[in-house]
Amino acid sequence: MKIIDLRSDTVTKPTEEMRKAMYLAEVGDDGYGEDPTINLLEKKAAELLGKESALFVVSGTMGNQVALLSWTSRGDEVILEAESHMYYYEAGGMGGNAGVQPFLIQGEDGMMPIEKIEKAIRPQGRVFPKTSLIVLENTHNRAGGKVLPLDYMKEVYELSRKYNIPIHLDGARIFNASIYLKVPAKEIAKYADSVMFCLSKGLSCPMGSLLVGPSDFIEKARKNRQRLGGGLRQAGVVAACGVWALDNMIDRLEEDHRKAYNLYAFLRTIPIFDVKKPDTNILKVNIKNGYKASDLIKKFKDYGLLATSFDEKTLRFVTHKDVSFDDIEEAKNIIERVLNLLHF
Ligand code: TLP
Repeated sequence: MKIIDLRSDTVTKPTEEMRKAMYLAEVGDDGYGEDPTINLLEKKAAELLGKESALFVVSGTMGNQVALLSWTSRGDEVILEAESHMYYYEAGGMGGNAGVQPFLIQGEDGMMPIEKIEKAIRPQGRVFPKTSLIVLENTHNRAGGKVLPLDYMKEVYELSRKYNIPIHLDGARIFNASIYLKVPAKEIAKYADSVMFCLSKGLSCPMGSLLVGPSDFIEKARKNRQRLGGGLRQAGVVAACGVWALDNMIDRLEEDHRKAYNLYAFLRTIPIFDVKKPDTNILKVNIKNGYKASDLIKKFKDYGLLATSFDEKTLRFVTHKDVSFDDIEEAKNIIERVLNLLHF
């Protein structure tokens, strides 16, 4: 049975050309700064995002955690959106690794209200934690791949300058945001002090993320990566895939957005679903009747369609390179078949 995998863009596999680039990669020991391909990838990443320096890390989670460790001290407080990846899906790393506490603000489409951010910033004084970081996420995963608009990012940035607090951007899918906004990624990144972006999502690399920011911050981050056991050796083998992806795989993300919109146009006609119009490649589908997401996911799987959920009332479908427009048509057929079986 053919499987249509809409669980995540993390399931994408490298193309033949990417595999060839990996095979041919020049490598060296990154512990000595001698892997030319990693050095090239870090240089390219910094340039693309308009920052001084970059650090290759094994995953998006590691990039976020290293950023946290590099901007904060134990006992500090970090302002972030209540459903942000860093809070929701990083196995408690904020407390466990950095020893910081979150100040959570519920956002709308991933955007924390500016006045609530300002109110959350702690005054100075013996009894208060220090607010040492604001975290944004663009695109915002649990908001359904929503793009934070540039004027919103600018407002948060201006507020952060007023209080002298750095901003870390979880830009796991920053290139999806840049395609949607029709601006280079550096136009988004300029409203953050550090940015993490992933090679292993829509860009289809087997692993790897980049943390970019000022040189002194990246120097600290390199040490913190070491502390987490993320020091690399001849990882130019995987960095080569990243170099290829940054040169060749960004523009094609627009196609993933069209696939998501195509599926959205179908799902919105189904009465039991309430679907958020996607900006990018993630669909957030609320189930209006009593059906549980886990039951629907099980039924879809019987017919070869894989999906995930945000919770028991909300399905998630993610489009990517390895599902074609034909696969999207087939996914629609499967959804229709399952719902007919369940008498909708
Ligand atoms: N997201 C994964 C899961 O962890 C949920 C996915 O399938 O979407 N930031 C954001 C916004 C992310 O969506 C992810 C991965 C990460 C960070 C972490 O990246 P990895 O998986 O490389 O650690």
